Amino acid sequence: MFKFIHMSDTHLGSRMYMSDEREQDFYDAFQEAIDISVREGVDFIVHSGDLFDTWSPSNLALSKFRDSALAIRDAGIPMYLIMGDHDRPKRADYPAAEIFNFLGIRLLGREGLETTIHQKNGEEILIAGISNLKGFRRSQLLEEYRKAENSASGFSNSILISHQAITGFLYDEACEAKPSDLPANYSYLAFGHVHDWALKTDARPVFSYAGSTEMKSTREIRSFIRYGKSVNVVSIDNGSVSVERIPLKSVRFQYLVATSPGSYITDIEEAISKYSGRFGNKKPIFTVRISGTADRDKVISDLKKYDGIIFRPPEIIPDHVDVETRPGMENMSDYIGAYFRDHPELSELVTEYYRNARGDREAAIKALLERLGVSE
Ligand SMILES: [Mn+2]
Repeated sequence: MFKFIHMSDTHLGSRMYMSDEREQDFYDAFQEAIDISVREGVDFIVHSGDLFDTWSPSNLALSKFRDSALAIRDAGIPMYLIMGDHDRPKRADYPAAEIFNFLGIRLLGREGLETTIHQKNGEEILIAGISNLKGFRRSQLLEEYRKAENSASGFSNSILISHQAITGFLYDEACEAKPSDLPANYSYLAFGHVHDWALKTDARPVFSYAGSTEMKSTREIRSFIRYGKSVNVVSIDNGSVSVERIPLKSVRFQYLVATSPGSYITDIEEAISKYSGRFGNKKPIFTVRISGTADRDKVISDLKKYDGIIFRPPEIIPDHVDVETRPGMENMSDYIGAYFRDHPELSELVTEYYRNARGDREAAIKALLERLGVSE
């Protein structure tokens, strides 16, 4: 019998709204997931990618991860992980997670399928990993899934870790493979990339997106309200799988008030009375989205009276915009892609600077000069 934690998309170092508090939220949620792993006495941890928010994390993000890596090493718990689209290094750099391999952090599948066997009391479980394949690597994906299927034959216990969008779990344009493309002979498919939690136990193999541990986008709020954020505790015994979700209590509460110019105050107050029991120790973040014509300054001054709540700048959407056709996208690179849709090379360039610079003007200029071949 093997027992492990499946966590995903922890995005350490994510700094939303340029806020130290928001950066700390991601560290808190990850720390809680690590604490749960130690408390549950699991055999190992599976992380399905986007450990860090970028391929070049800050020293603070690296040191936070170091502390957790030391804690699980001391508890005798190795971590098997893959790279997500966020933490795959550009050019010829070295994956950040690999720096910690001496602490039992085992990064799998940099360039395609990679497998390892975890043993305990004479029993073994196959752990297969394929780091995120996108861009020019994406054509390789289905072939890697077929290789994974071959590797698992003969194992009664097996896990495949992958970080891709599967049809049915994200809007169609973003999907990279169908459920029928996935290897069928694994015990458990540990997926990352989609930030909303999902679990399918009605067919073999058991499939799960563990979901992000904190919210990277307001698009995650709907699922968060319904299911919360969590990690999976998975037990595999002779190929039979059981999954228990353990909720993360440190996640900062967020709510989206979709409202109209005449009723935003009422709707905010209704949400406060309905959800205040879930706020916890951290001030909740509310996003107010008003459909119709509203005076932004008046809305902002009205929001000031709720000092127990952090409001993001209000979104005011004029009537003539069809809300349903706005890009329902997960991250900034998707928006950049949509804006430069006729110029993929520009979109790639802008996305690269956006990712690399992370709000750091000097880093952006340096990268631009490098790109132009002008070095200092
Ligand atoms: Mn992610």
